[in-house]
Amino acid sequence: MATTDRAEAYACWLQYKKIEDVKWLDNYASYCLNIGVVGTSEIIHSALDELSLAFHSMFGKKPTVTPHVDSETSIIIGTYQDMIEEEFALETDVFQSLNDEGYILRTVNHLEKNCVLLVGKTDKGVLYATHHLLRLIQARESLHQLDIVEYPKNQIRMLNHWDNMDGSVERGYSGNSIFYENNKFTTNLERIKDYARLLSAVGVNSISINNVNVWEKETYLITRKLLQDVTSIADIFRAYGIRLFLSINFASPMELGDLSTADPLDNNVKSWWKDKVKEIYQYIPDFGGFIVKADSEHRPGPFSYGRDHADGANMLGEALEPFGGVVVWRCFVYNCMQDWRDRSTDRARAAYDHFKPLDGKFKDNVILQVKNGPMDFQVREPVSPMLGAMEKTNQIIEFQIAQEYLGQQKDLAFLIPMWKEVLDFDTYAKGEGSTVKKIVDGSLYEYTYSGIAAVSNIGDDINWTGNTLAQANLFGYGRLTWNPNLSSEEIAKEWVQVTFGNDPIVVETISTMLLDSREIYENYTTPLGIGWMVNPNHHYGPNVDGYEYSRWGTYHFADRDGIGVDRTIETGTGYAGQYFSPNKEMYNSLADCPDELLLFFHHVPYTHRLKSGETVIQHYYNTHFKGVEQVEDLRKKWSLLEGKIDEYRFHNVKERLHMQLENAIEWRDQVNTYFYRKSGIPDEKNRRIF
Ligand code: GCV
Repeated sequence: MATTDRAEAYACWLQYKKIEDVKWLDNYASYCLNIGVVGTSEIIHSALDELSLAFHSMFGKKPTVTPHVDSETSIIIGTYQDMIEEEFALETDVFQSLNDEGYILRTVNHLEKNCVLLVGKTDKGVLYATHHLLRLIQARESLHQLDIVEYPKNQIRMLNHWDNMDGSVERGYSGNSIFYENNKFTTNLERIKDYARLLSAVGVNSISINNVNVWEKETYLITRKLLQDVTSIADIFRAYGIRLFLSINFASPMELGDLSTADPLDNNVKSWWKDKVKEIYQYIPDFGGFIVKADSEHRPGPFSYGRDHADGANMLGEALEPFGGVVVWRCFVYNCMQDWRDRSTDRARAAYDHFKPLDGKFKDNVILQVKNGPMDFQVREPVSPMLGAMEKTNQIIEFQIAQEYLGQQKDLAFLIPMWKEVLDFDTYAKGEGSTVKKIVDGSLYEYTYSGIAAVSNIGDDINWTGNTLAQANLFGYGRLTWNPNLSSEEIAKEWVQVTFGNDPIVVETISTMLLDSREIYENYTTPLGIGWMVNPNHHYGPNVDGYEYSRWGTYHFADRDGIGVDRTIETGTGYAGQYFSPNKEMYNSLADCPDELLLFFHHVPYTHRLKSGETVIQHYYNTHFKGVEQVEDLRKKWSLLEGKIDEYRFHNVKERLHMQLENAIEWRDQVNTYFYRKSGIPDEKNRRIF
């Protein structure tokens, strides 16, 4: 296998393949060989480096870069402030309306020559404009009449790493950490720089580099001994417009200091954190702040001291405030030891029950981070009722790019359509039109801080994501977070073009595979909103009664007669009541609840008829048989690409699709057998159930 193939797998969406087609060479070469740069900064340097690298690779010639604009210049880059003196007729009002990361990309006639202008409101905008231009070229768009004004719709666009210092990655499916090895920081800083390039290309501007489960070794990341290493990483990301955050252990004053308590209202604890934060900012002056998982899955938190989460978060907020830092406080707080036979409690209710009463009590530099659904990144969950419920508290939503419950990057699952459903969901929090995207972009409640975070899916595998097609989720996350109005189709197509080139068959085949994949995964696993049924702990493969943490209970409450969780107000856990009307009534009503979430909200007999006319049990049989057929079809589609893409990536995906088929068959057989035995109702079509 050629080594260039591995280079392609590594390059992801920064392929910059040599352009052979003369028509396109003519179109681009007239623009791309003379760059004039107005002003300078570390980030502008990164933009210039990227342009030089890309142009050299695509046109076989290094561009000339001059620190001014002259009659030779064909690409002009700089910030609005630095360009204002030049004669480019830049409209002040356009720039005034842009946020700091916005830019324009425009073809102008300057000194009787067509030039492309890349003007950022700040240097970050210049970097994003650069990547926009490179995407256009890689997708073979003409540069002759560009007139683009762009800015990110979300303020915080963050990635959370669940990396541990021993090199492992919690829920990581792509090898080991790129940051740590054997309890030390990596020496491979080049790879981190490449990661920063990839992230800045899709607009990510914040990153946390250690697991939210902060174990012993990682607790030390905020100590003098390790802060120098953290600083080196922060320096790399800074040059690409990305701010660094750390996850912290709430009990640090006890673990690192000599205090006997971590009580957030204790004055010694407060002073300890203030001193600690001051020390961190001496190393990293633009440090973003802390991510905190507290009182969840055995992590320490304010509950141990009889305090609430506002007390905990505000104490840290106070320490970070003088330096412009923020606290990202996770709302994934629930009692994991809960006995599921006790129907008076419901994990789905937990975040709302804990946090809703605290609305208005958090400091302005505290942001609550809320998982997209009330449970835990299942293939289909309703939108968390927390979104929209906290009028006076900054919020960001948390997605998971790592496919913990969606096939772990062995199975194909393109997540953009799922995230779009969430962002487009109308919460009715302030009447019709109160969509999640308006909540997380901060406009519905005018939050000081808002945005989107997601658990990263990368590791040190050569292609970063294990399954090469899982690169599309990281790319798509960035693009969607930049602009939630992009369609899944646009994002899929764009990713295929920049990753695999522009052959229409390749573009069409891979796009279709991606766009169908989430529904396929749902079909052979857990349709109708029930979720789970996975092997406990590692979460791959079927285990219908599999249940984490205790031997009691199942997630699905299936018995001889029926299945599903009664979360209605009258007879169930009352969870449906956490939504605003009319969502509350819709979910609460058996007749109105959408089929795809039926079993999340209702316990029904197997013979209950769905809106489609099928019974629940027959739907289960049908989708499980269909899911396997659909995976077989994915394999056929992929096989048509042999010879059309490089061998390494072709075989990588081929192998994964094979694993997916085995997984799908196992799911089909276990689920169908289980429910056939439980219900005693045979498949209407008499297919063989193992
Ligand atoms: C980092 C789920 C995952 C855990 C993860 C947790 C969280 O429970 O299985 O691995 O821990 O979510 O989001 O904190």
